[in-house]
Amino acid sequence: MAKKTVPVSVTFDKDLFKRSVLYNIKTLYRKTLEEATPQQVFQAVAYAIKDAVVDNWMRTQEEYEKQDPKTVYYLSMEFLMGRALGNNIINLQAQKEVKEALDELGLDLNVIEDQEPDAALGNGGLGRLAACFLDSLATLGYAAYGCGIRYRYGMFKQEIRDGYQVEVPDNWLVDGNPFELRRPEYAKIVKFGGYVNVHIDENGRSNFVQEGYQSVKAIPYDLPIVGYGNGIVNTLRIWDAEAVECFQLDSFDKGDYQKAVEQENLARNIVEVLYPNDNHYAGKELRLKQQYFFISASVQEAVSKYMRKHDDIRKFYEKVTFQLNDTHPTVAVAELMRILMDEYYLTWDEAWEVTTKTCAYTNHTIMSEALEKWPIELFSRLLPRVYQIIEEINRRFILKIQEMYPGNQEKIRKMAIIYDGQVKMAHLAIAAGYSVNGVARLHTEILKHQELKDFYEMMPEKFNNKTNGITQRRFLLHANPLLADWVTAHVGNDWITDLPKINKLKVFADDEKSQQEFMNIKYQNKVRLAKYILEHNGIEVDPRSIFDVQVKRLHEYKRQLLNILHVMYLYNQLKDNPDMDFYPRTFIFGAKAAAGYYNAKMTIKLINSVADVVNNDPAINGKIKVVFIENYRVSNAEIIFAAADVSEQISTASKEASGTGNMKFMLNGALTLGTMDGANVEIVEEVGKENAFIFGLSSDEVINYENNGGYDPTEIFNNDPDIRRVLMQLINGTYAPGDPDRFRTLYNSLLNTLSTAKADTYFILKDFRSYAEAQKKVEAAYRDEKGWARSAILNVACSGKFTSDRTIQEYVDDIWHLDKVVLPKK
Ligand code: CR6
Repeated sequence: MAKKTVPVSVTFDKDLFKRSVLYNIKTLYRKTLEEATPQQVFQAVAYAIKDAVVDNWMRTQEEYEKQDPKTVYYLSMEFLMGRALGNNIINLQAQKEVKEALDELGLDLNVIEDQEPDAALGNGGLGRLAACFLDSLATLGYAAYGCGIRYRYGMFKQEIRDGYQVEVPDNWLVDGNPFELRRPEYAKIVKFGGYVNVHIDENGRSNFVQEGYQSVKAIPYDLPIVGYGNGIVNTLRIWDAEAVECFQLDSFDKGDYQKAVEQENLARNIVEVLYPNDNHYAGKELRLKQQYFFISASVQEAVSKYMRKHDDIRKFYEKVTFQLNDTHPTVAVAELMRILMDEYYLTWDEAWEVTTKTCAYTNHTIMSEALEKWPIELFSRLLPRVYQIIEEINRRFILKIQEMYPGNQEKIRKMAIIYDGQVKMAHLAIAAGYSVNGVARLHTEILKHQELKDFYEMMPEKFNNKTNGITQRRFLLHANPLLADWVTAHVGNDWITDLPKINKLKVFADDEKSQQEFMNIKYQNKVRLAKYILEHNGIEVDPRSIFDVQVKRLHEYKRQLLNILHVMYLYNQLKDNPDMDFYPRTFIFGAKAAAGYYNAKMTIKLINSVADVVNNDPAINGKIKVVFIENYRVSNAEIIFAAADVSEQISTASKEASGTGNMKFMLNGALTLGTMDGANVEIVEEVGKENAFIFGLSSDEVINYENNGGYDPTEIFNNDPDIRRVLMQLINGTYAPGDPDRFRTLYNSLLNTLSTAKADTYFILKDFRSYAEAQKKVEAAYRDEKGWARSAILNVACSGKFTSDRTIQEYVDDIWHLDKVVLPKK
């Protein structure tokens, strides 16, 4: 039974905390508790928690100074942190004390937590993965920095108006961020533009100097990353931009004046907003500026921090490693080369050795539209010195290719870093990185044998897999307190820091009492979600119905369209056959679409239009409900995962590199309905095929079709009347009264009869029947309540592999080789 772990360093002083809250309200707002607004109460509580955190933060950093462990810099354009308060309280192991203290003050922790805006500095899985990794690094006791950008506006807020997505700016810093610390003493200067001049110094050495540039000051803001119950607090360092010098209004030099204005504007624009594209490269100049801005600042800081303690920059890699989260931070390679050569006077070979022993690259997608390829003109104009260095890296890399494959032009065409007027960031990352990893086994295999085949053949030793993971602290302990307590009551609380221990639950899968308890908890979580849906959407849903959930970014390859077409198909069946035996189902969607992604936005409109018709048709007696949850984000995701019965993971096989939502559902006892794609493959391997619903083409089949020019969906259209009917309803006004052409582009994407355009590139019609069959099996399975409970419990029990603690430990063992830090007892 429940075993208690002893908090290592945290003794949480309840009375001090209470006094601190009241004091904060007084000094921050000149108010009493009774007079304070909910937001002010949140701020006061957050500052009180920060107080407790800061002590550990200082102690950790002191210890790092003493022990000098090797440090990973996780370089990422995105950190999708969500809310900090609840998570910090949990990781301080102070939940009980904080709740009691607040209770005594007449305050409700849940209400207070709801006041905090999400730190939405990311788009989707890639950004959230970075956040989970930071949690695991601190919890496992590894020295780490997250390095990113302090966007003034994070991911936009989504409003649904008349069924359409409307993007509203997310002014997440309006009330201030209580957890952040501004560190102007670590500011760095970042230079853009100008030209490179060569100066010969007195020793006859050529020095490359950038001249005529504009510069920006990068100011770091530090956020604490609290490890669970170990007293460790790491740092997420996000950079803000400021103009270098204040405006010289008295400047007589027109050129100076002009430059001052430009620098001011550059600084203002650079960190203004997160690009809302997931898995898509837009090629915007400002985006490259953002990339170089935070990378230059982070690399400069890493080097100067190292040099404060060491004297030989040639051994930099012994103490520092850079992990590139996708290709977005790849300029780090050239920036490090620049600093080593231009500022520390290393030779090319010395600098190259350090760089290639420091940088490692993670690939997160095979989608070709996501590959970053910058036009040479833009790149060299913005980053002249960095571009020179990349040219030289490219020249030498091509020599290596020629050495291995003499006379093979084809190899050079396919592998060069600079080719066809473009700088290819993935090629640079692979050539300069000491490790290249994919994010799930299947994805890594596809990289090795398809997408990056040539690179794998040339440098097989660099390639490795690191299947993604998620933190159980946020996605079970915080998100689902009922289930968390239940798990702990059954198998103890080791799972909090050692998730594989959760497999002791297996023996309860067949226990009827446990099954009932489990289903009861799921029911209560469904009630909680139903309440949220009623409050936020005005739609009433029945918590006894099957909650069938697809929440993730809206993308054609993720096939929300397949899901909603299937709902249309079911609705047709029910209309034809009102008495048919049908288990009530609530289809829940949540998804943001990139602002310029037309088909994605129209899919949102379609989902809402189907919802309007279906939810309001008395003829089907409420058997189907469709809900589109507005503004899907980390904070409401926590409520959604806890309440799900069915986890929709229905991407076209081969397209979803890993997925991480799939793991969060599993941990919360939802059954996967999915394709053999990404990490679904490994999920099914852990829990068994019989406890999931697998359908559709395999990745090999998909790739095979693709290599042979696709497939012909018209055949399916012609031969399957049910599918044809659903498709016709896209263009006959069934869901767009008065505007039958509204969904024409969606229809065309599935069935373009023009022979020139490819149709159904995501195999929706091809997989439709198999999906519908799987959905039937879901219904049958759900009717067997005990059987369902058994499978659901087994999903929880078998989720151990998918903790980000495991993923991080693998990165440490195979790539980073960090030293574990233990804080001495206080
Ligand atoms: N969009 C993948 O598509 C993966 C995450 C994290 C993604 C997704 O399958 O789980 O990364 N890729 O590895 C990119 O963002 C490029 C994602 O979140």
